[in-house]
Amino acid sequence: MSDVYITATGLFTPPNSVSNAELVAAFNAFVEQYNQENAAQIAAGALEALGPSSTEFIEKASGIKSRFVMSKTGLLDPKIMTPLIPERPNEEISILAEMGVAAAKDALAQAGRDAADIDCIICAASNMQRAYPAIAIEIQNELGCGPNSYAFDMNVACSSATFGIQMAADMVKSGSAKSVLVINPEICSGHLNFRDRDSHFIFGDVATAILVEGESVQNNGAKWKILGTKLKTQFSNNIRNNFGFLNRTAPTGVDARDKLFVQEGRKVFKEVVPMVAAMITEHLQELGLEAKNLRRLWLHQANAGMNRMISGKVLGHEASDDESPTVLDTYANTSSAGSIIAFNKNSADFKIGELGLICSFGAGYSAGTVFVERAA
Ligand code: CO8
Repeated sequence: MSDVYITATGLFTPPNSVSNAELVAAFNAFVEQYNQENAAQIAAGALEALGPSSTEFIEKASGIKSRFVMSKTGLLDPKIMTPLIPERPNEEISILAEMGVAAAKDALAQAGRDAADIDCIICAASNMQRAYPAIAIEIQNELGCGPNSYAFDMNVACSSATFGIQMAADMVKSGSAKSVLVINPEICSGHLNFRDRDSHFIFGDVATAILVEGESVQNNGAKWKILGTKLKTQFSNNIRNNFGFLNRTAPTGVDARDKLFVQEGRKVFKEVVPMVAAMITEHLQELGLEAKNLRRLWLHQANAGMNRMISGKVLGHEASDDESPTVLDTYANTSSAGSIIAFNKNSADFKIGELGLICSFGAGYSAGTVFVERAA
């Protein structure tokens, strides 16, 4: 079987950064207003007063200090508390495709490749902006891929990128494609409830792209051989979003809490850490590799404590920042893109022959592991 490589990654970072302090100020202004407006009911015991958020809690519980968003003003207005992203006419590129194109162009430039060389585009992300036509097909059109290329969307929530890498690697191995771009545009702020104290700080927006190619494709830059990919899913309601096309058929539930992201964070933490650590160790064994030979883990970026525990279980010691880099402090949780941002920003120093792991986990539950070796 021929070898498959990651030959480049690309990154698009939105223009607006939002600090914990800005987010907490907006949240607490909303809480004050809510408690004032409902003072009588709260005093009568019919409603519970809302509690304030705190920057100290957010940073300690998650490692997040700020996040990037596509639109900042609405979500910081206590009367709005949602990003404001106007609809565009059909003749204009949609915002999700626009972010994906920017990340794709960055990856193509890194590899010195032209869009005409790409056989397949996979848009792998947590949320698609519309039902159809596929965002991937819009990206394919906008990039100017060749007439024989094809494109499709797929969604495995936070694990979309690693699942996309396995799809791409399998296509290349089977010979149905030579060059596949996996693109992860994530507007997580669009499905985050900024009025929910438990989760208002968790997510940020970004787009990443991964170029997966066969050994026959000439490449002058760095490349990482994919040593193996492994995927796992196990059903759980602990991370859920019931938004969907049938909502309008049950009108009473349209704006209900569960039509945005909801989670049982503690349960997710407790259940996913052992699941992912065991999966990584199992996959290492299957590939005949040893944890001590891993130079770096580019883990899913959901929570700094989770990553400390997973890397500790796998490596047998607390991972240094060099062994398990974080981007949570600046990007927050960007769903499928998190491990790819970590890889994009922390892989240039790898020497030929050094080994690393790209790993994602999240809603589903779902998890994916991709072991790579710097090959050029
Ligand atoms: N400010 C101050 N206090 C707070 C706040 C706040 N903002 N929020 C909660 N508290 C309080 C609670 O009320 C609680 O108080 P008490 O002890 O008095 O009851 C106390 O702080 C502790 O609360 P928690 O137990 O909830 O706090 P944790 O330490 O568990 O931290 C986290 C909460 C950060 C959510 C943590 O549990 C976590 O990160 N868990 C892992 C979650 C995770 O990985 N989820 C997967 C991410 S989603 C995903 O993978 C993709 C989904 C699809 C994409 C969706 C994109 C939108």
